[in-house]
Amino acid sequence: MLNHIAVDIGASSGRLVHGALIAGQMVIRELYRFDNRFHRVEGHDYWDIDHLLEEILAGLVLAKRGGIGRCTLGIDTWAVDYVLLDRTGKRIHEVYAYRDSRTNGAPDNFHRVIPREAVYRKTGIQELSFNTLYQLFVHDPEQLKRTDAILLVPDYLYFRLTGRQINELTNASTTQLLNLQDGEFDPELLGILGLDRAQFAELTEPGIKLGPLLPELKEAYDLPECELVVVPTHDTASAVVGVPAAGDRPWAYLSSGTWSLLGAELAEPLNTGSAMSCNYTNERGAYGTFRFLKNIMGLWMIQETRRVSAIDCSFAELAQWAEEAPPFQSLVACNHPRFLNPADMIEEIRSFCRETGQPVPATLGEVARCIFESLALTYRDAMEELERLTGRTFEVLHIVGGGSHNGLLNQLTADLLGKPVCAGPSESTAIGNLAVQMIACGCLYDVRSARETIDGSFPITRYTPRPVENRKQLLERWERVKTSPVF
Ligand code: LFR
Repeated sequence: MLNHIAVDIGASSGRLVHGALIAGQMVIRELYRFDNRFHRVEGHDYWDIDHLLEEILAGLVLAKRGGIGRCTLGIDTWAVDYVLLDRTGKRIHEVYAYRDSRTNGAPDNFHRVIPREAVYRKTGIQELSFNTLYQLFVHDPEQLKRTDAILLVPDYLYFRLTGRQINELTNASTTQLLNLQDGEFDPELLGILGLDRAQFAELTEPGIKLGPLLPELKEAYDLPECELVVVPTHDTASAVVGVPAAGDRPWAYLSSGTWSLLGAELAEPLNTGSAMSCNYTNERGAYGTFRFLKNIMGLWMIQETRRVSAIDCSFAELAQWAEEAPPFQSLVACNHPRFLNPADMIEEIRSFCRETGQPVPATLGEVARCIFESLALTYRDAMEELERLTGRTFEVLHIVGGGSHNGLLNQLTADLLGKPVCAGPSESTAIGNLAVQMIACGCLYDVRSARETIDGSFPITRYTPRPVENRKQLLERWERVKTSPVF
């Protein structure tokens, strides 16, 4: 039996997950979990990247103590954030967190130089103020000049572990700097940023073996013999590999975590004007695919509600209180930029409701219910756009990721979409990461057989759509909420 370890780091926590194939089934076990969050220093939000590296090493030490002497290892994290390195491989700056407000208004300024349509035609990437393109646009130009290598966060972690510099493709596509024609960094966009192709590393497709851990790390820590495999280092790309889609039924996915990413896997990009106006993106997926999807604010709204709440509670309690709250009292336009990083999410939701003339949610249960219902309505809109833009009908929505545990949200989604929902696995990101390692080692044949194996290995809950009371009036109200003038 071969051992594989997925390092999967999200915005609020990281974990090391062991995976193996046993009698044709994928079996996973969490080895180690640690916290992650960004920190505010002098008005800016930063990740503590050295802490992440230390936690990976701590997890590997535990793995060895637990009897894993030899393994492959793959790393995924969130996207877009980057590290600038000098010629000696040292960091030139602390790593900005993408929610930092320095990119507010940056897209408008950037598109005075080159129109948004031109950039979308080139890259097919949705406009999010925090895309690497806009972050680099507002980055200190002096530092950019001194930069020898620009790596995204997981690329940097691979570099610290192996000494090798790559720009992994699925994550590199989220920079909004790759041209869809040739898959390379676009010279015109680089030129506007004052950057040169040589400042990036080699674009590398997931699925290859990168090499062993650096000998000095092995000496300093008691680590297993590790071979690093390049997995889809963008967590969402790994999550899509981990979708348990078996058979030929057309399926869409919703990767539900800090963000909700709803979309479909396509063989070709779709960078039309209508895809742009719906803000759909064409991120690269594993094995030559495109992730045609849309970012929806996601469970970040619940995470922040819990963080700022005066009442100490678990996510399960929040979900339970939401179940008990009366349905469809107030709705919020989740994708409004005001919800990206407010100081107090609960207050922001209440102000939105007040400004739009809706009942103001009082209890935590009411706030949580408002979030879940608004998310489900946003999923409905996104699915409608997805079917219109692709000209396809999707027979099922797979909800994967931590959010797939949320029964209320799953059922609301099935009801509002009028489609069956298959929920699980919740660890799809680590599972997808592991599946690519298993394919690279020849233990699984390809992504199709990986998905069949995943389908046969993890419990999946099916939700059948139920009729929504006063559906028409609800959708009219929703339309009014989304189009009301708020700031
Ligand atoms: C999800 C995710 C999204 C990306 C956002 C920011 O964790 O990776 O796909 O748009 O975080 O990086």
